[in-house]
Amino acid sequence: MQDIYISLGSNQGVPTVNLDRAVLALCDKPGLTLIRKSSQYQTEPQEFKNQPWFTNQVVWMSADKYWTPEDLLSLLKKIETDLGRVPGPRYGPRLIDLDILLFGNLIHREKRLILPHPGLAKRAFILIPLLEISPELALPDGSNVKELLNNLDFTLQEYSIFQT
Ligand code: PH2
Ligand code: MG
Ligand code: MG
Repeated sequence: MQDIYISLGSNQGVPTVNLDRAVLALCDKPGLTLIRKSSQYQTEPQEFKNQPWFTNQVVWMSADKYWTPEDLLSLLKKIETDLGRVPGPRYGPRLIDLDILLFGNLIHREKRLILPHPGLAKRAFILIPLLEISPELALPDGSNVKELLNNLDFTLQEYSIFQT
């Protein structure tokens, strides 16, 4: 068994419904078990500012031994397509975005997939939901979520995350 963390994001269509559908599709897969899912947060767009706010969420799942990061990545791409995602600009609006944040303690540097997710340490929309579901989580380099959040400038108001 390996602990995996997946980030979900959407700012097109009905984002809350898109995230719920993606979680259901993940739970439906043999060898993947949901451990916890975070609340859904309304989050200020990062990188490309001029687009609607996102709804973001993080799920913690347990994957049976036979799951590899590449299998999981292919599954996420398939769920994105099944839910209706069409290609668009990098950092631009999307119906659903599913990213692997962590795959056990694996450090992985390939063109198609980098683990831990390169945005993890700088994005409050990832770290806040992660802290909600897994406050004791240590990253492969030994850092922890609270420590990373302390280095960021953001505001949390109920379930809205402001980060410029
Ligand atoms: N995803 C992006 C770019 N910017 N901003 C927020 N708030 N949430 C996202 O999920 C997001 C983003 C590209 O993956
Ligand atoms: Mg992304
Ligand atoms: Mg993605």
